[in-house]
Amino acid sequence: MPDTELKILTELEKKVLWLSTWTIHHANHLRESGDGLKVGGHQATSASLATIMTALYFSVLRPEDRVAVKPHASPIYHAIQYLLGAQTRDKLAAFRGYKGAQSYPSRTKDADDVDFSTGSVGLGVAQTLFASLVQDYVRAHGWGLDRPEGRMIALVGDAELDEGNIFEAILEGWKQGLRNCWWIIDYNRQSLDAVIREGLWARFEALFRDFGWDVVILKYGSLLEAAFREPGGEKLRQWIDDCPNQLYSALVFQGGAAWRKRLNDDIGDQGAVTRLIEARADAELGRLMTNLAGHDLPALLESFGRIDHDRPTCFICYTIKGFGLPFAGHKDNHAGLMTPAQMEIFRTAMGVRPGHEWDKFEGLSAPAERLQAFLDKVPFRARKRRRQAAYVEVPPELAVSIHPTMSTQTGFGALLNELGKDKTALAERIVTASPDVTVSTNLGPWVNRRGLFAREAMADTFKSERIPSTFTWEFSPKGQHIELGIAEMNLFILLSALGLAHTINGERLLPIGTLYDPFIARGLDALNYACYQDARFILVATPSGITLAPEGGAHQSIGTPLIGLAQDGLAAFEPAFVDELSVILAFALAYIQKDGAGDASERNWLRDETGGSIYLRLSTRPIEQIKRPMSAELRQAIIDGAYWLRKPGPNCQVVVAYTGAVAPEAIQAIGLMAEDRRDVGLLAVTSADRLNAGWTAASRARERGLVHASAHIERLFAEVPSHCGIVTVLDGHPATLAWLGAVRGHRVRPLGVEHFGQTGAIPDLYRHYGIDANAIVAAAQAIAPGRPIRHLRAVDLG
Ligand SMILES: Cc1ncc(C[n+]2csc(CCOP(=O)(O)OP(=O)(O)O)c2C)c(N)n1
Ligand SMILES: [Mg+2]
Repeated sequence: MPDTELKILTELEKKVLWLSTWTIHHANHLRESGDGLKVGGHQATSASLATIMTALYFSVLRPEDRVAVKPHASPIYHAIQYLLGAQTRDKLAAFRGYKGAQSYPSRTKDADDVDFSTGSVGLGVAQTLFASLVQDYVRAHGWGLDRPEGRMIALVGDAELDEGNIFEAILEGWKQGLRNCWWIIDYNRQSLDAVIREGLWARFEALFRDFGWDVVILKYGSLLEAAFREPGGEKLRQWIDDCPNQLYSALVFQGGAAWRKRLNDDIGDQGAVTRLIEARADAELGRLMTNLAGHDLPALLESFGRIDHDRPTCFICYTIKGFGLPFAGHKDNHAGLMTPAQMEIFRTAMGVRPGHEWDKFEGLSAPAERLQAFLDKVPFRARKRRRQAAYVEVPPELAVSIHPTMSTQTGFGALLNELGKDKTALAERIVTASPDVTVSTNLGPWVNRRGLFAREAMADTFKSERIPSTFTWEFSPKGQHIELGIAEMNLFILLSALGLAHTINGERLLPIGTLYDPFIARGLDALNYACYQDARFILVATPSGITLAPEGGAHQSIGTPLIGLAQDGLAAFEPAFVDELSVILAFALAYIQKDGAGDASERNWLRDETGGSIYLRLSTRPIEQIKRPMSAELRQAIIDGAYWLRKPGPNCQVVVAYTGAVAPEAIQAIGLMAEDRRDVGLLAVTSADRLNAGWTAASRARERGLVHASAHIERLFAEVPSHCGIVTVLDGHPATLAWLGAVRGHRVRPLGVEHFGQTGAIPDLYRHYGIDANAIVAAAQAIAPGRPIRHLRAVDLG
């Protein structure tokens, strides 16, 4: 690199540090924040990456590269984008405020084209690994070959590597032949609370090497390397190598005089090395001793530039937390903020005049035109903003042959099997994934048709040996199923990566992931993360609830319907019948492609134009199917969340509202009550989530003056007399449907499952947990008084 370019980069590094530090200072000390509280902002943890990010964004990155930036380096990211003209001064000035630049880089909330959101540490790191796999998947299918391959890069905190999901991802990456992935570890030897363990770098090095990664250790900067070549230099190197992290950090904080004292105490009076130390004044000695490679532009540029292969690469970059700031190295500096007095000193050192804090080139020595000309030519700047992929047409219903008795899980397998038969654009864009439960979640027939994905073909030995087997396990670059190891976290992060292919790779994928419902909890944070960054996918969770009875009590899920209700960006459905599932799956395949611009408005209550991801809670319980034509009206009601399976009459005393696998119990209970309670109604709830969302949105709209707003559930309940009681029932937490009583003020007795763990046959467990027909009838009797219901048996409390 020519010297002039290096000079400009050095100036930009200084500017990035200034702007990011100033942004945080401004947010905390200068902006009026409503409640007068400091908003925080982590000047130290941010500064740690200033040099590395300067090297990357202004020189190393190519337009096709994608980066997950460590959450607390957000101000650095925004400052860089500001210099590149992609971020506004107003957003910077509103950092951490309402509609300002986000505390942690956010794909959805930030305006400056964040590649991957970060915040929950560990997840963004793994996301880059899966994004690389997705890039390979897309290209192996012959898409996007006119664009160059990008590197997926994560800027990783050293303590971030404590997160287990990273290791799960590394193992999966090794299995899948990971390429084009760089992880740059900000090895500042500090976490949030303290200084980290000695020698961690050696564990990292061994681990990454074991999994086939190239490991590059960047420890000393060019000043130190030059000093090591002086007489006595080797002694100095030895001293630093042996210096415990805590002591090094403390000396960084204390500065030049402290370095001198300590060095003299430890290795003084030894001739050459003493002269080496004494030849430098305090400030110079301080600069030398803190000259780690992570803050040395030439060292970084050289190391990044030397990578000439596509193997995954881990850079362990020694850095100092808070480098260049007064609390550098202090163990308490994680959320450190400079005082106004310290800021004044820093301002002077940076050559920034009061009132010129946001000026792009203030305090730099190169002429503004030269700097701007350089910025205009930065390779990364040539990147296009997000791509949008074409919409893949989906029919309103999907073909499936429905057997008289069938479970929703079998129905799901049959639907995908049908989809897999045809060479349609829809089928081509579907990609399935499962963490070692492909067969047991009924994806087997689909996989038999479409094959497993791997960059290199691998035959099924059982097949070539002619050993009979139900499933063909053949891998090829054209395969459409990604088989993962058991780690559910990986499934969610993979879905997150697949679900962004339309904007990152410019190619539409329709990802469907399957797992057992209880294990959603294992990957819940990753699921939340995927939704937060607006990845689009369908999650099929099966089996679920206590209905999976014989599978074992440990696997029963109770809380997942509430997750479905509460998780933002995820529309949850729990159908009972396969014709409902067919409608819902068709809706889902379209919904995950919707991108109606702007915020969800009141006119778009269920976000049908905005779109999102989908969660289907399915069951292995075979239930008797209803033979019926599918009308447009019924289809819409299934999508909106509920329909009358039996419409209540004008004198109705009881309504039973059920969701999912307990449909037969609800139907049976209605039959038992019909003689003794007038006009009983039966409400089939296909989506408590969407039903609830519609109601909340309509209520809010009315409160804001849209007097005629009404929700689907309000219309359904409009003619249910006010004295009528509602019994709700599902195989999940009763709170899921309990809110139905608040819609029009009906009395509700919510049935469901609050405890779990008992194994047994379904009738035993439904009786045990009180969600069988008898329990429904007993609940109805309790809230809709009248003569005793004849078919009510004494409730077995066993
Ligand atoms: C899952 C999760 N747990 C905890 C936190 C809170 N947290 C934010 S940063 C941090 C420490 C990070 O240390 P390191 O990765 O070394 O980054 P540094 O600040 O040193 O650059 C913690 C515990 C979080 N953001 N996410
Ligand atoms: Mg750290």
